[in-house]
Amino acid sequence: MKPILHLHPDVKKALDEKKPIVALESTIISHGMPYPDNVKMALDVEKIIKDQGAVPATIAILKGEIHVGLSKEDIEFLAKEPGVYKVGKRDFGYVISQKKTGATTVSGTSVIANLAGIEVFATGGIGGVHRGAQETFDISRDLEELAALNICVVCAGAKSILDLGLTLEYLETKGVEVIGYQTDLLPAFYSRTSPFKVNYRLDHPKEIADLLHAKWSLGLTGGAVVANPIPEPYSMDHQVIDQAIEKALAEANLKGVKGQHVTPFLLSKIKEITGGESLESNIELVYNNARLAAMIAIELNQYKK
Ligand code: PSU
Ligand code: MN
Repeated sequence: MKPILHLHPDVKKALDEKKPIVALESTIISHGMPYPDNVKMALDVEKIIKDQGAVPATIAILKGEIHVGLSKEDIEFLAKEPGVYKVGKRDFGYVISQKKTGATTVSGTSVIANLAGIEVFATGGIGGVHRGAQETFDISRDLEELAALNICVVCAGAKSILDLGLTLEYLETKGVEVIGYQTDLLPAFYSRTSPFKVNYRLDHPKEIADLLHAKWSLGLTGGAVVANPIPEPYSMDHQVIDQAIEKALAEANLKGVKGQHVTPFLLSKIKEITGGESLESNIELVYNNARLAAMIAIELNQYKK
């Protein structure tokens, strides 16, 4: 049985005409940023991708139906509505069969992008191995889907709510390369660097497309992470952000926050503690990633011709 995907007319046209497409997630809209900044972010990101010459495809489940490419009204709804589910692989069956509305995470978005035949995906940060995972077993489903599916995720590294070292080890085990775009060091979301090295540094979008083509044309399945440092003017002071993260983690522990609620809880706490600053940085790094993802999608598309 083939799954029913509701393709936005622009996405359908792009697929038919073999144009470059960039997938976008919706958890970042519903659970990652406050209203109305999230609406502006989601619409601006789509515009940035179009301006580069690619087609954006924001992915979500609306009343039990999988949508690839959303209207303005859909985005507004996902941004405002309080009861939107956070959807990874574990949640599809329930949300679809019960006709609920769900925002897809990096893992959920990757699953749908893969079904639609989209290979490049832009977001802010990926999920990973949480600090203290030795005790909690909290390892994001994002890493499993990256391991399984042919998807290139462009992100600004990962927030240090995660254990970056363990996340890199886990990705290595799963055969997922972490590519630094114009950097040797793994960016840590709000800051351009971390103490960790990326696996490979590539300085041009075409080189990244070449790598993906080389990997996938071998028949190797699995994704790649492209880590794109936040633009300098928006990068945040290490100390400020580290302290905010420590405080947020302590509060999550105290309150016994668990499972899929951990990441949204930490994100909103950090936002609260740092005031507006972290939100502006967060939005700017998503724009930066969208731009790079579009360039990679365009280069990768050359191989289809
Ligand atoms: N990290 C961020 N912002 C986000 C997320 C992660 O800096 O919005 C979201 C993404 O949708 C990611 C998800 O896929 O959180 C991971 O959630 P979890 O840790 O529960 O797997
Ligand atoms: Mn988790």
